[in-house]
Amino acid sequence: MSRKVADMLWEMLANAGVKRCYGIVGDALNPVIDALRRNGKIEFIHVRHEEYGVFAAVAEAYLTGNPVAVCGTAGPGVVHLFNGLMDARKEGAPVIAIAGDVETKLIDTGALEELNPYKFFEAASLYTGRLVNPEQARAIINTAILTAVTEKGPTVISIPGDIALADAADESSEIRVPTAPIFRPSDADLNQLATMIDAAKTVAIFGGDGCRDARDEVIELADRLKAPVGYTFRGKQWLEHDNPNAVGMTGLLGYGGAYGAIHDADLLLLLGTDFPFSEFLPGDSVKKVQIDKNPKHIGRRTPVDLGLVGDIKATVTALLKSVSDKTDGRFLDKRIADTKSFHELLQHYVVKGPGIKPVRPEFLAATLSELAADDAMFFADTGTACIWLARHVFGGRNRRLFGSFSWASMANAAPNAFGAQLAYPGRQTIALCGDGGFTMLALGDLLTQVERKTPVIQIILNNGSLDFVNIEMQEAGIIPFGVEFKNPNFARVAEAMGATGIRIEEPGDVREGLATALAHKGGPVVVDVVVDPFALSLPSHVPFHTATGFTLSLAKQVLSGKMDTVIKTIERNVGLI
Ligand SMILES: Cc1ncc(C[n+]2csc(CCOP(=O)(O)OP(=O)(O)O)c2C)c(N)n1
Repeated sequence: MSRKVADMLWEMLANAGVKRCYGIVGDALNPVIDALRRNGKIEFIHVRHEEYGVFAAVAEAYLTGNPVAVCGTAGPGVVHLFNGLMDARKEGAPVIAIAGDVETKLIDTGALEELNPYKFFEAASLYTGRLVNPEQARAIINTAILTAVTEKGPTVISIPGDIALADAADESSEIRVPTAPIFRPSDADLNQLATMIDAAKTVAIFGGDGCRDARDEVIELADRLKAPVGYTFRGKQWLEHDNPNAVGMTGLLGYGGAYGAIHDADLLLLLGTDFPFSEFLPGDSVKKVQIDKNPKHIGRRTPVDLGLVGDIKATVTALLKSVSDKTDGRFLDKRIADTKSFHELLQHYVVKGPGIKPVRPEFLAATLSELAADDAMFFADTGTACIWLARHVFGGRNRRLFGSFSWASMANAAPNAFGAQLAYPGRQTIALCGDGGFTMLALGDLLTQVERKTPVIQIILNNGSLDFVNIEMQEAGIIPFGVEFKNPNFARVAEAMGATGIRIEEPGDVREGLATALAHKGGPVVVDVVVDPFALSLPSHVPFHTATGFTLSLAKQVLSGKMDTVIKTIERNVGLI
């Protein structure tokens, strides 16, 4: 049989380092999948929902840095890819979507399952190529792969079934994926930065995911400048552990002395971060310098006094040669002391946890952090899981913390953990799931994990509500509405589906239940933990409008006959227990 376009597609993807393709077959995709089977180098991961497959691919691509493929068939299958591809775009994951397309003779005729890929993928995809002629194949596939890898985001190859089946041109399937260049600002710009640093009495650092490969350099800079180091959620895993200058996070999930550090410093260095919550960043009273690989990030969240474009590792390495050391450590000491006292405050429900029912999520997360392996990978659903992950799960040199931190979609954690487990078999992969998130997307594909015997540990925060939204509504001063629901016993559901189920209702069972789940091998575990839906989390810095919002919401709830809820909220969060 002659080589088809679909054969060339998989050959090129395999040559570019793609190891897996997640998705669902059918219709227009059938000849494409037939070629994948023939190729044999890329594993097909049949999922029950295309979106689940994309979230799995996002985690695999982000963690390994390698491109990962996903697929969905024409129309509805393709539509199911979309939310995950938006996540790939925001989280910076090289995911290549193979989108089935109607036969070329049907394009623009309003045919069944027809969808215009250019229009549809516009918001998510960095590059969309529609293969309507075999002669385009090499160029389109090459562009989709290189764009995904070098620009770190999703691309789409839309492929009609008839083109997949057409003979490929007699061309090579070789592809060269260049490694990222090292680049940094000019010496003149670095000198200006060094002058600003030398002129500042106090300096604070706020780092993001751009510090991924620059941890040691940033910590050395902080040490020499006596600078406290705050970080974003994405920066936490790189900058928190074994860092004597670490002062926690700011923003809604914030804790520690980060807010004070970045607001009270003379000079703030924003390193590799596009932190979106501008209201938690200081105004003009603090001089700000931003360094980022992506020039479009400079100054978009807050005005800066100097913006430099460069890789954080290369830039900080060069900067270290020209800055003078600072000797006065009082500013740093104060922020470290603030962080310590906030940490002690956070321990309240951890220490008292064994005696409080329903289980406090703080106690659950802290116990999980303590028991998990040094190289465990943690994934949090968007929802309160993020709060507990940020505040009570500690990173380590080999631990990883990931979630839909920039796109903030629900239901990401279980598929993220599934993709991570396939990429790093045997390493503990732990998904901290919301009950809303778990029932939204994870439940159906628990069957995929069961079938593949994938040892993913899913821990469900069973609070019978969309609790994060409940908190949001209270912060905004409105009565929580549309946030409650009834859950089954998830442990029993999991058992019925062939997974291992563990139900925890008693605080005294938390440690043993988690230890059993973490030690489990040979398949997925679902730990259903009935947690306190009234556990509130306030940021280390509560903006005035939030404080007034809460008061207003509580007052409105009293007036609408929800006095019991108000009492429980207050009782369970002001240390009365
Ligand atoms: C797909 C999607 N739908 C809705 C939202 C808005 N949202 C953010 S968090 C959240 C609640 C999550 O509830 P759950 O998964 O039960 O977790 P909890 O906050 O209760 O721990 C909602 C509805 C979202 N971010 N993504």
